[in-house]
Amino acid sequence: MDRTPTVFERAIRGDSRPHTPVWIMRQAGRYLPEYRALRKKVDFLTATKTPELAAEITLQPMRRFPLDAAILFSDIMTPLEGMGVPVEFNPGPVISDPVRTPAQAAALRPLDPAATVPFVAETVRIVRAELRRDAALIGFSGAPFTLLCYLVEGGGSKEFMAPRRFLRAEPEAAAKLLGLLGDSMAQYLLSQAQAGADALMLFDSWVGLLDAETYRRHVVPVMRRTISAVREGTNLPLIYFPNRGGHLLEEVRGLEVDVVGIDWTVPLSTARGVLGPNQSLQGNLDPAALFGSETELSAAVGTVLAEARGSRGHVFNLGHGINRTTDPDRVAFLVDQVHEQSAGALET
Ligand code: 1CP
Repeated sequence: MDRTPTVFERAIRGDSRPHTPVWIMRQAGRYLPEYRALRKKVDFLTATKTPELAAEITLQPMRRFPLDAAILFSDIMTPLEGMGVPVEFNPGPVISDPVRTPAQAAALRPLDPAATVPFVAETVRIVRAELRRDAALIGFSGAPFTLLCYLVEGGGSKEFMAPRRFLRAEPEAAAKLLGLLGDSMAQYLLSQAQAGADALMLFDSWVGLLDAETYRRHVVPVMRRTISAVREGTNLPLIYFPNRGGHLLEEVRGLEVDVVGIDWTVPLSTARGVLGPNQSLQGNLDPAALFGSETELSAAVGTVLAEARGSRGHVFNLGHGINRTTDPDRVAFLVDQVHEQSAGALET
């Protein structure tokens, strides 16, 4: 579709833009009273599987704040059901029958998004029709390693020892499972692109648990394969977020993504030092900064914007998901600060 590129898209390409675009990881969620009110009436799974509800939740933060992008309300675990793995939420994901053997891994089927998770594309269509034209809609999936973490562990964990063990004890089964997840997520992302998403994001929330050599050996090949499968089907911008992966950035440099998301533990200038000035970055305010005074928050925004200078493009975000006890008024202040402080600085 022919249309004017959004500020978000211009920032990613490094084109002239009126301000730095901003969105917030987990912007649709529990810190918003309107989300909590809706969730009193309907459980999380039903909300993700009912397009009208998922679209409404996606749009909630967009009505409150002048954010530059919306992110589809769903979960990285949502498509796994379509691969033969039932997932419950309490409130994090729970898989009652985790994958612990090569036979269990081999029993999973490739995802056919249209047949098994049609509600996701339908949500994208509804949101895109209702969202402001000058805001981008981000579709997303989990990255293969992070999904393997939940599949093998059976739920959340601090250390994810079971998947890290699986990678070493059953390397062939692990490689096959990662490949299946990568191919499936590429199809899943493409189905969101086809439905009208403006950008696609891969969340690698737990990849920081791996050392660089293990990442290079077990994860880089499947990331390359996943990224090229997405690239074959679309030229939408692709964002990769290797959470807590500061020590992995040399490996990440070789991945052909448009934007690398950086968590708050790595200064953007340090990330640029490894990834180079041509790599657009996303991030990376500490979510806890929203609990400081307005003066401190404003200064922290200034620091992130200054750190980003020198990179081709920058999308302002937190360095990880917003905490559920955050005051929404602080989010309003943050978004205004990003827009005000960056106004005019990136026009050519
Ligand atoms: O209402 C509730 O009680 C459910 C809480 C909740 C929400 C609001 C979960 C369960 N997921 C979500 C939405 C969600 N999850 C989005 C929506 C869009 C937005 O960002 O606004 C997105 C993008 C996700 C992605 C997601 N889910 C990630 C990747 C990002 C990250 O935080 O690293 C991960 C790791 C998950 C798993 C998950 N789902 C839910 C929870 C509580 C968790 C974390 C579990 C854990 O601690 O391991």
